[in-house]
Amino acid sequence: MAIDFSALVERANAALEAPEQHSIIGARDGQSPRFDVYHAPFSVCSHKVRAVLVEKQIPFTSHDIRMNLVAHDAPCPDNYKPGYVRLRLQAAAGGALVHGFTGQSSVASEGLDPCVVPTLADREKEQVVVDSAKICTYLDQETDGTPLIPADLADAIAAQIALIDEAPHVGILYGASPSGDQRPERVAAGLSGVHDRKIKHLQALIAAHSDAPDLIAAYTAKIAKEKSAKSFIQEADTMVDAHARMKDHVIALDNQLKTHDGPWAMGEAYTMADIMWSVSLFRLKWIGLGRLWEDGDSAPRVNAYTARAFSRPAFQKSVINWPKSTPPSKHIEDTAPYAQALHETWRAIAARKAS
Ligand SMILES: N[C@@H](CCC(=O)N[C@@H](CS)C(=O)NCC(=O)O)C(=O)O
Repeated sequence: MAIDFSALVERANAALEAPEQHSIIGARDGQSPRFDVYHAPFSVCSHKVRAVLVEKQIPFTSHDIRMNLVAHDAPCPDNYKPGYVRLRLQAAAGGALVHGFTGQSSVASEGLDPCVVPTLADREKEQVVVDSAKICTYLDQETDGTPLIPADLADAIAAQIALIDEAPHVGILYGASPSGDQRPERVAAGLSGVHDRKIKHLQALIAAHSDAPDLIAAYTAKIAKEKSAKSFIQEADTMVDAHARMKDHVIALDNQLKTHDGPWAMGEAYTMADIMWSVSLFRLKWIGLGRLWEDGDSAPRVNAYTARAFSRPAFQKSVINWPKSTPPSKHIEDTAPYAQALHETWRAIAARKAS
């Protein structure tokens, strides 16, 4: 039986109960956007998608997913609700569901997690797209405006996107570094015991939907991932390794910046690689790992790059200043100096072009 795409989307939307969770962004009066975007303010994967939407000024219907990770007595996360999970399962297309946890969140390494954000529903093509890297690429291809992935740089940009996808962002958020926990205190405290809370919600959902094999498969896969994630953050060795990988990650960008004189990852043009790097580096700074470049010696080019990247107006709007996107962190100071750095970059580019 053919699936009624709008009904599928409406069922996912109905699961998000508060009216303020739904809003239309950037559309002309009365126009219904083509894209429905399910995202969470604080989620690093959602940051990537929002940064593309705002950078390219793509209108969208925003669905604010409440992940309820931090509060100890929080209700069931929206991203576990049947309507939303069934929307994501459309994109699974028989591929492997999530089967473990390596600290990163890439579908290539972990399989598809049916219970996470972000998700994109394209009402025009009646297609659901999951995985932030795929969503960002899809949005770029399907919309007008200066491409973030120009054809001549596509392979090089894909390599940068893969590098960022492989960075263990999730691992270092959920777990403490054995050499000292620098994470913002309130978030670190709120995340303690998070895996057990997630598993409890998922078990309750299995019990409530015992007649739905698709949901049982989805929730069972998610429980396996969360059990594996719990062990990951409890092991000192894996956490030490995750932090070492982040150091290499920053150095990889420094090496990339060394290959040219331009201000951005690929040279003169701001591309998808910059969206991804900006999100990744801002999260590292927020979490207390800005020292990987801020000492001025370890990754000097990254140090200058972050000043430009964090001051990009679309990045500020979609990530830094998006409501509830950046919980207080002792590692984030006033962002005003970034604006000055960007201004200087624009001036330098204009001067190079003129000469
Ligand atoms: N590969 C996926 C990973 C998505 C993912 O791990 N999302 C996290 C937030 S960044 C999430 O929704 N976590 C909630 C949970 O696991 O309960 C992507 O890039 O979209």
